[in-house]
Amino acid sequence: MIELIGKLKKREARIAIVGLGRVGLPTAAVFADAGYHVIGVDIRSDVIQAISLKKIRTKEPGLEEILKKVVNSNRLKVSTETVHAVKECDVVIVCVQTPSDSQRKPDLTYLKRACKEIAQGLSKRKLVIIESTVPPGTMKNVAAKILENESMTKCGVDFWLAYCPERITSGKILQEFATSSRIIGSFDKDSAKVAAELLKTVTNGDLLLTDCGSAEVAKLAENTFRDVNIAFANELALICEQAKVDVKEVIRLANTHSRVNIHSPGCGVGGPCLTKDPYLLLSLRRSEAKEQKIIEASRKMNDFMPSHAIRLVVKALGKAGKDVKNSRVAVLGVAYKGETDDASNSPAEQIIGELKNLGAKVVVYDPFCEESFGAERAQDLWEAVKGVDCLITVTAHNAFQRLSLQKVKALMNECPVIVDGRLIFEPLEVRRLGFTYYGIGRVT
Ligand code: SAJ
Repeated sequence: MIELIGKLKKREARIAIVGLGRVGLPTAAVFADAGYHVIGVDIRSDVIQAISLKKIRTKEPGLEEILKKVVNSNRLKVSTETVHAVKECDVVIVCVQTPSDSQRKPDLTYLKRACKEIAQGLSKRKLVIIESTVPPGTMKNVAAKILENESMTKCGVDFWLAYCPERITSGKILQEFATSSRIIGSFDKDSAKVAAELLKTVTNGDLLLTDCGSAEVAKLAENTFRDVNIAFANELALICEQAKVDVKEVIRLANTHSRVNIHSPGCGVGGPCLTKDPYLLLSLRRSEAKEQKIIEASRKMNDFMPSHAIRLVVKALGKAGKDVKNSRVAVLGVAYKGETDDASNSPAEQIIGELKNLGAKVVVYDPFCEESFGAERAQDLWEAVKGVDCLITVTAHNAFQRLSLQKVKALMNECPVIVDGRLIFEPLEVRRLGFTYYGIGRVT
């Protein structure tokens, strides 16, 4: 152990990152930039080729610059050969995806495959870190088991193993990597110690040592807390619409209480994490555990919000004397959240699909994201709103928050309608300009 800690301190340890997606690529770039020699591994040759050409698939502030630097200086090399990379390295960090299947059960195919290949290259005194989000019990029953059985070595004796879930969010990955506190779950003290030595070379945040099971559940609890909180905000928004009070004002007031922190309601919850992680947390639930309902109900609440947004579009157009059928609607924002280009599980998909099913002509505009989910795609905002009857904000990009509504009105058709899916406009101001305005949780 002392030898590996010494190598980490001098940045002489070699690190393999398995899985070069949303988390793995920035992780590889950050460790290479910290001075380590890193081998990034991915089973997809197109991913490897793109990185060799210093191209990134999703835009992330600062990442392309670091990538260029570490690829040019040979600190980051890439490969499709996991076994070879593991043999060459002292540390292996696993960042493969852990999706849910069509029944919302965890699909650990990628993790199992990665562990099997790592085991083939595993030898004494290596550190393996799993960063992927996993269902409770995975470290013990899947990762440790495969690594030990396939390599005929013992965790904590021959090699070290830790669970260090990632906490980074799109758009702020590099910043959060350097500052976030990190949970380190392990089965033994030595593994925790070596993992902590590694992480403290890339983050100033606190390092929180615990057992593997607690770390697994804590990671899932973080994202589930957020999902449940947003679901509460969304339910509150529906109540406010009935009560004819503004949910934004209600939340502003309630959040002045020092122990209240209600998140923001909106037209849907997307992304790779909040839409899936609550189901990973629920994966061990006994079918007879009827009292455990909050997490699942929250997921359903958030999944319902795109339909509610459509309901507002239909109502608002009706109020303006128009039928959604044959109306032209501009969808502003396709990404799952503001200031990113990631459209995974974005509520935009359902909103666009439902509008088209109702016979609307849909045009989308997103300054970051090229996805259009089958709708016509405008090149800029003014082209998007030109000749439309209604615009709906789906993503809270900064550009939409600074929008000149006077200019928008001049380009839209007569009796223009705004449906605010992200509560970014001031209702009184928008109505004063002559729009019919509906918004999630707002007074109509
Ligand atoms: N959203 C709302 N209301 C809010 C906040 C978000 O409707 O008040 C929506 C967003 O528009 C988006 C979705 O929720 O569609 C998810 O957004 P998010 O800001 O929760 O971010 P993610 O999914 O990119 O990142 C989360 C983060 N987890 C927590 O904040 C607890 C991040 O730190 C994790 O690393 C990431 O999941 C992950 O990879 O697990």
